[in-house]
Amino acid sequence: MGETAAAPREVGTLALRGRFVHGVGSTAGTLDAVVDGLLVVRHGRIERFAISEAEISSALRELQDIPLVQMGADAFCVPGMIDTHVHAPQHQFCGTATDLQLMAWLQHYTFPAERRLEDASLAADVYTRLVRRLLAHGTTTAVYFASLHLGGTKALVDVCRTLGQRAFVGKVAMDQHGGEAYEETTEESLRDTEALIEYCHACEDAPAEERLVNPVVTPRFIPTCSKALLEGLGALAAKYDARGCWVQSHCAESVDEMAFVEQLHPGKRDVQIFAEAGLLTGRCVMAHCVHMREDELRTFAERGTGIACCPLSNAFFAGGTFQLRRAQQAGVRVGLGTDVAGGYSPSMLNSCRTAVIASKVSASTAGADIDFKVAFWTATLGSAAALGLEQHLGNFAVGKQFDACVISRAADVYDTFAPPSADPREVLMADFERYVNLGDDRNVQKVYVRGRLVKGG
Ligand code: XAN
Repeated sequence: MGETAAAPREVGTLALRGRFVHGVGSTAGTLDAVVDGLLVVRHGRIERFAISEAEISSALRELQDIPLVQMGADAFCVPGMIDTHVHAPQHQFCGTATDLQLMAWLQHYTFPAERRLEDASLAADVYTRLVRRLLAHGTTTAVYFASLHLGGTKALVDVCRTLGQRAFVGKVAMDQHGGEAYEETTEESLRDTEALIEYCHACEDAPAEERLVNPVVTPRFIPTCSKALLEGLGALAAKYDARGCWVQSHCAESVDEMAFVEQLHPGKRDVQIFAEAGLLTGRCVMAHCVHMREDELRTFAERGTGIACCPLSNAFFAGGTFQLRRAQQAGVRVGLGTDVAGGYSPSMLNSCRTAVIASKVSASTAGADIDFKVAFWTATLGSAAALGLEQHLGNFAVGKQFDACVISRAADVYDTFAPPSADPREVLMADFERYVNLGDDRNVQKVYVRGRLVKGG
């Protein structure tokens, strides 16, 4: 840990043959199912995707130098999940602490747990367990909040690089309302945020789109940040934008949070305050955004700012449901997130399922609800777009990074019956739907990031 020299990039070269399902196009829910395909990956990037018999035969003739991985007849390959919102320190209490509203939950459970990660070796241990678990579930990219501490946050960068997960990592910035023991000064916050940005850039000298771990400017949320801190962070985001620097925070997330913002900034709301500080960029992803007005959604759409929709956490904290279709129809780029540990599950499949259930329960108009296809599309291509990386991640388009999972039918997870027609495409879509609705990490046989195998043999 702690190495800053740029290390060689670990990327993979392979050809993968079998069945594939991935999101395509810009309409949420559009999926392509390929019953026999050959996907060629060179140096981590998709070079070719042959889907007809003739193309596959000619590709196979030309590819003598590349190892061929043949998927099993029951298996299929999907793009890796992109979790747009995870609090890495909160893995310590993931699955518990489900009894309080947001502002009380932060003081009672969250800040004390995050404060413990001042100990960088404890942080490295917690983060190693979390990153392993997310990879096991097929999350190939995660957008992380770490804690206030620079040492622990660097440890998270190191863990992601060692275990091979694509990541966006932020040192949490907060100079007020954290309680005495969990606050920093404005100057410390800006200094350490800049140090983290420099650290990520020094670890890998690559274009931002290809870098395994990128830095994220991370004001926790409006209540914990002074105006000077927000403006300083906005200036850092602008300074480092060209070299690769993202922004994340929480926005319009719950009734108690919004009431606190009104008390601190009478007449102003989160979106306006973030915009005035220069934080709503095309490389910004804001978590939750449940209570957004139409004009605020328009601001996001115009600036290319993304939303990390975290339906499980919303069920506990938001006091409302995120209207996924409304935001997507307003032209906002929306991805999915787990929000570990406000969301009690690290699995993006659970985020997909909760998004579907939340929309079914709350849809006021027939057809305004979403299904498993929309949820999966949003968790992959949608999340890539929320990060401004839809040209590089999220599906199997030629030229993109190969971040993917091979899914198998693990017999002990669910039973399978072929649909009556036995049409190969229908069989594949039934296998896919079962996986999204019933699957878990036992079904995730192999995981690739930049073509490098990071789970499975
Ligand atoms: N707002 C938050 N919301 C959440 O779900 N988790 C957090 O840690 C947090 N901090 C501010």
